[in-house]
Amino acid sequence: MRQAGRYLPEYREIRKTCPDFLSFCYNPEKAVAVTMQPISRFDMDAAVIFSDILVIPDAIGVEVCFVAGEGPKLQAIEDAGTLQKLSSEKLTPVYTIIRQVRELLSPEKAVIGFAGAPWTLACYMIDGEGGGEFPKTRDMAKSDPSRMAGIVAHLEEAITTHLIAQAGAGADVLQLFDSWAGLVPKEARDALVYEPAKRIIAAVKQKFPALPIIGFPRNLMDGYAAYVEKTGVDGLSLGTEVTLAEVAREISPDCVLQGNLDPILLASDAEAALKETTGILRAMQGRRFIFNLGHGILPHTTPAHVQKISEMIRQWQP
Ligand code: 1CP
Repeated sequence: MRQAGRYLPEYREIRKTCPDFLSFCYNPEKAVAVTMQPISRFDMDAAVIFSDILVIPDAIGVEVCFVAGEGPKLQAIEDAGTLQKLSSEKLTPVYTIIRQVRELLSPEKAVIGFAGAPWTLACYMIDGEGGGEFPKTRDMAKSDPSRMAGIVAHLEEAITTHLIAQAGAGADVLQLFDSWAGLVPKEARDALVYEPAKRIIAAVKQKFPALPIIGFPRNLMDGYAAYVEKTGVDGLSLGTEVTLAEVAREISPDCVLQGNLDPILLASDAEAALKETTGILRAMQGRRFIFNLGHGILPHTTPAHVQKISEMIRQWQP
């Protein structure tokens, strides 16, 4: 999830030396260092590459900047006409970072690469900022589906290229973040969520058949089962909007579930978070499962809480 490092003092130390967030993402030395921090500190099983979903807009010619305290600001686009083909040159540092992290990590640990899904990237590019409402994007989805389809198709190609390059650089697992999937009008889910994800996954698997791909269609609610069936994901990452147990009932046991401790609980109440974690582990007993937070870790989280939860999970016995 985004902003993983911000609760670690060693992350903030490096972050201070790079005022511009995107140049931080494109700096292999610094990005490799912060990618490795949670592994060194907690011995996590996987390293999520330090990057952002908004490197794709940046690499197709859309201006992106991160304003401190306000989040991302993008040059708002109106159609696919102004978009460029993905500049792999611009994203070369991302692949360098993956290569270096893969070399540093021991073989039993996984490198997780990622990209935003077309709809979620379109939200930022059409509205020009984050925040979670994305009125212009939702309006276009309803009032001008063919214009929206053009943008989504362009993004689909760029995302596919970026994911294949990450796999080529050594990523062991890929995650597709559709953080704003819940905002897609229901009748447009096939066109804007399921179909693009299906084609992206098929294209990656054509080159890397054994590479697992995790989807994160946040807030899709009654759409999780359809997402898994229609897209062919190997794993489904869930946010805090649902309980794992209820989703597990509708999803094939072949699909790995991932999630979903509430980051608010983790930051505020270590005891309650431990209890909740036990509940999650019990509910997922007998299933293939990856423990994770339901969303990005909050900057004010105490690292000791993370330590406690990690130890408890390692020692847990049904
Ligand atoms: O100030 C800082 O240090 C920048 C904070 C930050 C960080 C550390 C941003 C800005 N992005 C990231 C890194 C990031 N983003 C990772 C790498 C691992 C990690 O450090 O966590 C990942 C996987 C992401 C993914 C990401 N970025 C998503 C999808 C996951 C999710 O949270 O739903 C999204 C939606 C973004 C956009 C983004 N990047 C950053 C912010 C503040 C935002 C959200 C803005 C908004 O919508 O309001």
